[in-house]
Amino acid sequence: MSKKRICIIGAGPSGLAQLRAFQSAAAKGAEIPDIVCYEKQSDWGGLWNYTWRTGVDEHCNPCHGSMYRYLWSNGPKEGLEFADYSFEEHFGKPIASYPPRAVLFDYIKGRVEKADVRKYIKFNTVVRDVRAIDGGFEVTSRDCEDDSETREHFDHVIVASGHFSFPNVPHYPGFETFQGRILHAHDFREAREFEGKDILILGTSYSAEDIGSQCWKYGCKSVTVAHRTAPMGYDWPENWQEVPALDHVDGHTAHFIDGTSKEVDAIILCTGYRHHFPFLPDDLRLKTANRLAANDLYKGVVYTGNPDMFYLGMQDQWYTFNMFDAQAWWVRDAIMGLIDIPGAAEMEADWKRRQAEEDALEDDYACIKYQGGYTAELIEETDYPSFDIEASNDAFFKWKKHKKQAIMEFRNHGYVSPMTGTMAPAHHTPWADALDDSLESYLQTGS
Ligand code: FAD
Ligand code: NA7
Repeated sequence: MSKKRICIIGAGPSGLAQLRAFQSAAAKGAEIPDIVCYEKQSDWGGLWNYTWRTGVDEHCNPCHGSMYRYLWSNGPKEGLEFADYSFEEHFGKPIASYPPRAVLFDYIKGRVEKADVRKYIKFNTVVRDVRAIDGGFEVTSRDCEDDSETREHFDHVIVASGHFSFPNVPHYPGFETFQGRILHAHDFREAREFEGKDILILGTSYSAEDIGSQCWKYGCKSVTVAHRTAPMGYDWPENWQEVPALDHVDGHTAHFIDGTSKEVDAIILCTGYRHHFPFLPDDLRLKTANRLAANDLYKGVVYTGNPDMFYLGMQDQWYTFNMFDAQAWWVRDAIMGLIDIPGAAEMEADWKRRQAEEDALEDDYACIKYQGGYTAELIEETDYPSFDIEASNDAFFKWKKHKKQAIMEFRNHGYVSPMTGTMAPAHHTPWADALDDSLESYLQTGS
């Protein structure tokens, strides 16, 4: 029998987890399928591969990057650590708990460089179309460097293209004639652009909190955050206010639904992202909200509309890298016939049950436990190294409490690694004073 052929779409943390999962089986002597991973960017790491570009990339594809300069991990690294490659192994020493982007990018790369999986990736190659055909899939990709299209047949497709790249952009009356800049978080890059400016932020989730904090740290004049549902409710600095929803804009003035108003220079839409897969037809395309239990995914990964197709990392995320690993190891074993995939009715019952359980969760703490439990469930069914999920949950719980205590200081805390048991050292400089976010600066010891 000829070897199976596997297509992975995307070489971000999820796609790389899939490559590492297959490589680890090969290293134990298993015969693994032929693998091709298509990556539209010129390097790996997904969102962690920073780009200054916005709009379209150098090949005229929609720009994938949503990360900005000065981004530090928004959750503790103890919640995302790889079980097969600890921070200590990578950096040769324990490091502090909220690494900047460049440090996490380095960590992600370290594991896959060690595993030698770069050879499977076709860079600068965008997947344009996938069709279910002849008991498998026909995948059309474009090599953006020589501008040529190729069609190849695969037995399985694994979509790891991320879901924080296509912005959700609402319209409010008056936007057309607003006399400042309106941008979505996806296009935010450099907080210093807003130095001395009054900014209005719409949204109350991670992007709103973090982009507002960046702008505050790098010297904006004021931050006003308008909420559609509820304010974030932290103890904000004095030039930061939370106001009710935006009603309309007139010239430079933002009017809110309680009748108050504020003169602003820029409006930053931190209004989330869409699950958008322009390369997939109706019968293969995942349609879901950003939630912990996505629609139509058995075990959170098997597409119920065609169980030869898998999706990684499509959930809203507390857990990230090690959850993607748990998914990737599970998908590997399903493809290699070590795990059985049930019939349609059982698969549908599975994701509906998960959603009902999610809907019953009372607060963020319960959500963290729920996603930790999901990660543990998948790990138990594979040979991914099991780890102390309770310690990860605990780091998340402490993180939430530290945010509540002092929102501009939570990144000064450290937590215990669930992989090595080591307590993270304090960073040499408080986050609010650390303007240099380079890897070299972060890894320095002493003040
Ligand atoms: P991505 O990282 O988005 O990677 C997807 C890859 O697929 C990309 O390389 C892309 O180029 C490629 N691709 C897409 N379409 C195609 C195509 N058609 N053909 C070929 N290739 C394609 N998580 C944390 O744990 N901690 C944080 O601090 C954190 N901060 C974040 C900050 C921001 C602003 C955002 C947006 C997200 C953040 N995240 C954070 C969450 C983030 O989603 C994950 O860390 C992680 O990057 C998800 O990995 P992924 O591989 O699923 O997706
Ligand atoms: P999220 O977490 O999906 O949050 C989106 C926010 O946008 C949320 O507060 C929504 O308010 C708000 N929203 C959505 N539509 C609107 C409109 N029309 N008007 C006002 N407010 C709106 O996205 P984030 O970008 O913060 O985070 C995504 C990832 O990026 C995350 O994993 C981080 O790690 C970084 P609601 O609460 O629904 O009223």
